[in-house]
Amino acid sequence: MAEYKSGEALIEILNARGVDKIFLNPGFEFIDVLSSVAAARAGGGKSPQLVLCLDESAAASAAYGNYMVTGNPQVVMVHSELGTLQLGGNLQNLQWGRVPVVILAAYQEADSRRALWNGTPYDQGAIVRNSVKYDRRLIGDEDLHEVLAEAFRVACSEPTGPVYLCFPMGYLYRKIEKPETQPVAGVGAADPPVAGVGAANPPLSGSAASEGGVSPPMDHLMPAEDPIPLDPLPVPKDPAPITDLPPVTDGGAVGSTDAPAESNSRSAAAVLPAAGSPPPITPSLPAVDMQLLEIMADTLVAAKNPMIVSGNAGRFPENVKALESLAETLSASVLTGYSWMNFPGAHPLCVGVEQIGGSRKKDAGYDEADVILVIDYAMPYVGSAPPIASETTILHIDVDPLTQGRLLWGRGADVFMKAGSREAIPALEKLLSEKITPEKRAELDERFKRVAARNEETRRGWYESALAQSERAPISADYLCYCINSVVDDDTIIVNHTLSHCASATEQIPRVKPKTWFGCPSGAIGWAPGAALGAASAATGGTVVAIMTDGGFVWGCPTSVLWTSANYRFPFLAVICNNRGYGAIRNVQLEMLGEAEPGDEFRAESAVDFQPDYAQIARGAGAFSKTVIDPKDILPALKEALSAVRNGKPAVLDVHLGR
Ligand SMILES: Cc1ncc(C[n+]2csc(CCOP(=O)(O)OP(=O)(O)O)c2C)c(N)n1
Repeated sequence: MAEYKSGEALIEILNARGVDKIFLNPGFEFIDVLSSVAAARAGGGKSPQLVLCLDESAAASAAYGNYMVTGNPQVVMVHSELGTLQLGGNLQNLQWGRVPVVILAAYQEADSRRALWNGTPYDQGAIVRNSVKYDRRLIGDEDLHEVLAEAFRVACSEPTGPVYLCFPMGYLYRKIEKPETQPVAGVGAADPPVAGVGAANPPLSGSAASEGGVSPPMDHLMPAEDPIPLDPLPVPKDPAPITDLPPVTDGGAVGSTDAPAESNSRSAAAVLPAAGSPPPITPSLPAVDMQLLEIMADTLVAAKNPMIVSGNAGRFPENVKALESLAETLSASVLTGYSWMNFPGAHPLCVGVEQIGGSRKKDAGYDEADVILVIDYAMPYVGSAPPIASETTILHIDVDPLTQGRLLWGRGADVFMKAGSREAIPALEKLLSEKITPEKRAELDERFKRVAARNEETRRGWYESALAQSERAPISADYLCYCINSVVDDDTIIVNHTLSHCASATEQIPRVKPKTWFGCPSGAIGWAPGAALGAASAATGGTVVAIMTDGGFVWGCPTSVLWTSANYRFPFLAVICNNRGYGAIRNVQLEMLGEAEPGDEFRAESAVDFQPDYAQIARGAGAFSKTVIDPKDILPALKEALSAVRNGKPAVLDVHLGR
């Protein structure tokens, strides 16, 4: 049986899964993988690119950002328990963003030479268990192909999400069996004899170090091997459109090429997608329940003021057009979620973007909606919706059965249908079209005109108000965002994580194209810098502009993110909405105290007033940067910063706003 290095196997598997970046912060467990990747790339073979992130939290949000743009599954590598702990709140963002990511880390073993008893975690998976779809501790002799096939299958099955694998320190140093049916002719075929590690390693069981099979990591700093040219697997860029998949049954794994092997013998067909087939992004989807859909359609046709709310349907670009058709057929208002571009902001039926806690305004549309159609939606970590009337009907479509019965605006949905939105939206639209009589059409056309006129007037008000503040000092967030909108084009990718200034960003920067607006789906605020880095690494050609809070800039590990951005030339512009502190906290605190200004006794302790020199920090990490205080300087600074970004350099504008 032919063997090859685990690192080579890993490359082969990730190539087949469409993974083209590995966001990592290394430990000894990955050094052999690093050399395999280096060898593959030096030899002109296809291999994911390793992207070094100086903080694991940045690696997690960068993986998020890359997924937002590419839709591809992600891989994050972190060092054992310590690196896992350092993923921090960005792990929760991955969870609520439903990001299919495989996180790999070793664990220290009590009997290894390196680990002291107190360096051995009781249960390493417990660190992440609250935020992943599953975690597994490998014992050491498990087949890498099978383990990863399962991990990707779980991560990529709807509802998609993060998974975590931890393994013995020497696990990725082994030589392992090459799958029998070789889908990648030539991979490792001409393996030169490898001096040193792995050449004659028996498969591990239990601790690598204790059994002497593989040199433990410390001993593994060895001479470089000859590069092994890899034959790239032909991986189509885009996953298969859902319509190309065979019909699905609830819970079945149809559409996946990961069907269980017929016998115990492992074959490549069982663990790798066949060459030329797309990576199985969504192995199974529940079918649309036509009976439930009928009920929904009847309720919507009878509604006086239906409103569609979607949180993340836009992660599938085709859903944006489908939602437009649905809204137009129904003349329904649409409130689009904060974290994905689900519906064009300038569409006559768009009432706006959902707000996050801390925003100066409440979500629009709920006051008059009598039926709310909720598609792919979870309530925000802290939202800004007003209470809805008890007689309002809620219809909920989501692929995640666990959202059934969950509270939406304080109560459960009246009708819940588990379905993939890519199938449900067109099916609902078709049904509605069949049910709408000519008389009803005339009524709906009237509604369209009324809703469109009101939305247009509201939007005009937003822009006029921003312009009226163009000379205001300190700088107004409305005017800042108005200026940002004037320098970006339709392909620019906006990464937004504003809190106090959420209304300014969402009102002033309407997006028209799918996947050109991303926001943080959960509450961990240090998301935006890394997410922007990851989006920039996806290299679509669209400029990436991130708008963030000053708190978010600091939590986002700017030194780490900007260093990676500068060194890998994954440039983006970060605009800091700097209100000198934690505005959301400050405002609540003042409200509770009934004060206009915080007193000295809690100004510092509550972090309501801080102001490091962000421009200097950014410069130190390799970015172009500027502090902007005068409103007249906003546009020139934006243009200069964007020109730096287009020349491959990250840029940071620290814009001082009022508090
Ligand atoms: C990682 C993390 N730590 C703490 C919090 C709690 N928290 C919510 S809002 C907030 C203040 C945010 O300040 P900033 O990010 O500067 O935004 P602003 O409110 O000023 O717009 C804090 C500390 C959080 N959500 N995430």
